[in-house]
Amino acid sequence: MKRFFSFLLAALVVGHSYAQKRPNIVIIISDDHAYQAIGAYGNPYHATPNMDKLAKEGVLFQNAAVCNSLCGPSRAGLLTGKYSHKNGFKDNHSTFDGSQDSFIKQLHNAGYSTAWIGKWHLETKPQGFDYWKILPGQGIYFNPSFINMDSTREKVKGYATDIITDISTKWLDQRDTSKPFCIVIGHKATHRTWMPDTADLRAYDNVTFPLPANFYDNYEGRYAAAHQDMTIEKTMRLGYDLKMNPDTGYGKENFLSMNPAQRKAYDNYYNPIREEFDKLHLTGRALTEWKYQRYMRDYYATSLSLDRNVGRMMQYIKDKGLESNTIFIYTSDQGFYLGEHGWFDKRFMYDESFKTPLIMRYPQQIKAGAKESQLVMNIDIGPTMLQAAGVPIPKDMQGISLWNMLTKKQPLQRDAIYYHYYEFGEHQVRPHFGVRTSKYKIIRFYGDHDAWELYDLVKDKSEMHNLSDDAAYKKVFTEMQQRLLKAAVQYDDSLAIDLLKKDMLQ
Ligand code: SGN
Ligand code: CA
Repeated sequence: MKRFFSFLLAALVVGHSYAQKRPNIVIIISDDHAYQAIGAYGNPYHATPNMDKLAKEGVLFQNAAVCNSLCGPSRAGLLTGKYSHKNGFKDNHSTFDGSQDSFIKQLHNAGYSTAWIGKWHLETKPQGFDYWKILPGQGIYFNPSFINMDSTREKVKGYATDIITDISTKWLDQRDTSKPFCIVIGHKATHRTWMPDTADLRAYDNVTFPLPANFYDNYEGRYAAAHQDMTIEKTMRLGYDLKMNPDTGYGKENFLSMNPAQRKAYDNYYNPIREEFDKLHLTGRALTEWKYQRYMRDYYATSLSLDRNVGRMMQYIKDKGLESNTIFIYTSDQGFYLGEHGWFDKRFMYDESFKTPLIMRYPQQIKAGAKESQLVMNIDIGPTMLQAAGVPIPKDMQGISLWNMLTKKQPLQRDAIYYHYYEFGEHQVRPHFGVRTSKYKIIRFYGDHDAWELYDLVKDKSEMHNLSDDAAYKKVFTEMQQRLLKAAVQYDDSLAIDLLKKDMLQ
């Protein structure tokens, strides 16, 4: 009897501490931060010491991809655990139906305190959050406005990346500590037009960045790649993007919102560069390469504050004694081109923009320093967090939980990643869908031009050789077409299914 009671007592204590011990969740989602810009992924420029530390203390996903490589669609995918055709947010002109289910709502219903701070970009008001404070649209870097929960707008002095962290820690300080929390911190950095904090402007002046091997890609055999509008050579603007002419109106609100001190710091930095540039009278490749160096300097300098602020959040969690029971995630809304194929921007299913950085730390259950090469997705984050929190995963979520893979080394039930991109507008990337396995990628472009692409990722990591018409790959092509159809059916993507069925009848 005595034994039974002590057992019961122990069970109650365990049960109680379990209830208390549901993990807290911090998700930092940056904007357009390329995985190849991060030290832990092999980048040599020391731009991300805090992200690298996070990777050392947690798991680095080497093959994490997004369902649709664009800000709004990616965030909608993260929230709902579903592809764009299911959550309704297909391109940046969509409006998010906030009444639908999300992993945040599930956590909230299960007793979590929830918040979203910073870039949101889903147009409608966030739902399922105890607190939110978001940038309108893209937001701006200097002295940005925020939308409050009562719909008022508030201009906050300072640099966006710092401010977003300040608001986040302030909410965490005031939260209901009897509950576990889930906070999503959405940064503006490193989105176009890559405006560094004033302290970081000179950070990369002494670095000359080598051109990616395919910088001068001729896009042979790849119609959509040849017909985009996102090259450093033609699309990137000297004034607007590279700050060579802010007074002509090119800088728009990003410059107009600066206070005199910020403006002075920018002028002091860019004026001499502008003067030198004017004297050089560059043309042709020399001009394109000069633009590339400026792009890289601005991009990496902008990422420094992002990394510092990831470090600030890590320190905050540590200082509050929350480190061991907090799942800490760093990711971006998609990858980005840093000159590969001659490009900036994203959207294409090629790896640089299809993949995204993903680092997850949970000292209690995830082995420090782990590297995970499994194919995982942004839409898996919600289901994974739900399982971690002991909340049932809604059946209609299409992402899958990574939790057993991470904590019990169980194999993940996925051999391919399905992708579907829709927006045919700015940057002129044709709509396409496809599937990627660890070895191959097949892509079906549609819209104003139908085309197939097939890549052998083992032999051609940079995806330069479209093998869809190569006789030696006929069998692979047919198998990958079938694999694609299977994925489209699995995810119930009727637009893709219809196109594929027509293709296969031909
Ligand atoms: C803006 C940018 C584009 C970028 C989209 C989408 N132009 O429109 O270069 O592709 O955002 O980015 S800008 O002149 O406004 O900078 S996303 O990350 O929000 O999807
Ligand atoms: Ca983005």
